[in-house]
Amino acid sequence: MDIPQERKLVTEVPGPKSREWFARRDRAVPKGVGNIHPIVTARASGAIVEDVDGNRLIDFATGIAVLNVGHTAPEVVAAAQRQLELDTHTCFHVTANEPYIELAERLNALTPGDFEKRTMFANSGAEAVENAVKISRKATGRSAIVTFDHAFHGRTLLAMSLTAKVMPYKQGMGPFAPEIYRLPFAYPYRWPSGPERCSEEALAYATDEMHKHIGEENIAAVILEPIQGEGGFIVPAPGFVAGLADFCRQHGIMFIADEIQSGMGRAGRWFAIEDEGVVPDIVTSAKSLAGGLPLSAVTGRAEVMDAVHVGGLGGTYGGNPVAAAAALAVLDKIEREGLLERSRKVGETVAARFQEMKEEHELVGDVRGRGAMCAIELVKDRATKEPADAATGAIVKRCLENGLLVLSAGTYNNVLRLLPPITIEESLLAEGLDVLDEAIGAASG
Ligand code: PLZ
Repeated sequence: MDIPQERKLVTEVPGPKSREWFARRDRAVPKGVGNIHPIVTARASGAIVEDVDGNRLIDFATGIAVLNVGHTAPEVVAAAQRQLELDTHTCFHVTANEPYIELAERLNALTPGDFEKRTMFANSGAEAVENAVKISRKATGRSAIVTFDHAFHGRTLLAMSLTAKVMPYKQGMGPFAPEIYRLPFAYPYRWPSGPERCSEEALAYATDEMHKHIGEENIAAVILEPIQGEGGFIVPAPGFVAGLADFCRQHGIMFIADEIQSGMGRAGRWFAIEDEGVVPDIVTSAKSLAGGLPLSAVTGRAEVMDAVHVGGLGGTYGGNPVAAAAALAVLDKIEREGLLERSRKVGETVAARFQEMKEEHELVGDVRGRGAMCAIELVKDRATKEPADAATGAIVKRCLENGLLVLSAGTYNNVLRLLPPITIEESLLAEGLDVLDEAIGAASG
């Protein structure tokens, strides 16, 4: 579907048709399933979402980091359609399919590490995380898992247990999975003794904790997001991730990079971990992997992945051929169109504008990011860094009213994160940033 790549408002947002649908939604769908933007999509293409009232919105949200190659990219749609007609599902455990095997080969080659690898597929990010943990435990014969403050790894029982934030993700939904240990993440902007000491101190604390209170020989895996997503696009202080990976290597602990949000070109590389100079034992991917179709992957060292007995991994839909065919088209598109480089270019444009916004608006406490994974952290006062959560919510709402979909993030709900398609046209990106700038100005009051 080809929609002109322009912002166009024909009603107020949300418009009357979206409001009507939302009245029905409220009677049919539980309120626990949240809606960030109270609009209903009719169609989408490239960097534009068109709602049921005919409004065209610039999309800086991409279904939470799923459309790095843009909405309904023609090559991806064609690949999925072709596969849909050939074979929709036989279940990989019953009879295998070509896209599954080919995609496994591609991810084995694309993920960091010059060694033999294996990839298995599941349907959601949470499921990939669950499988990465199962595999680590089986491969090491150990049970403890180390996770971090501000982490998000999903909503299923184990993944929710790994996730940091209690509200809304965990409140009242325990008991949680056992043998999970949480350590501080090297969050430079909020490190008590300042960003310069963040990496060294966070690392010293983490290794000491693992030694004293968990015991290295009990730890199956350390799982982390190389750039934290839901936690607020936190780029860890330099050296922290590499230091942890070293510790893991010394003690036979699996190092799992959760690249579900940061991967597939978002942070300017196939995988954000590449910029840390770290080769993980296991990588999880999902979201932008299949351009909107539900698919997730666990890729890891052959001997680790093969530690699980026959029949110990899988599921009915994992590696569905339609989703896998779409993913192959996504990978081709990223390669053919040089989208990793383009991601870094988008990042430069955004970073420059964010810097200007920081100079202009007191509300902007921190700007950060890598590649096209950029964010602004808003504070009431630059000295105390008190989170400006209400202002953040007001900005998201005003952007929507002005035709821009943007998402907040962060443990304190005070981060504006940008997830535009990497393929977005420069002029549309600039226009979206103008809308955001105006909204921050309005909230600064
Ligand atoms: N790991 C790093 O970002 C999903 C969550 C949206 P699923 N992030 C969006 C919400 O409110 O539930 C995510 C992630 C990282 C794992 C996941 C989980 O992926 O596909 O949502 O299960």
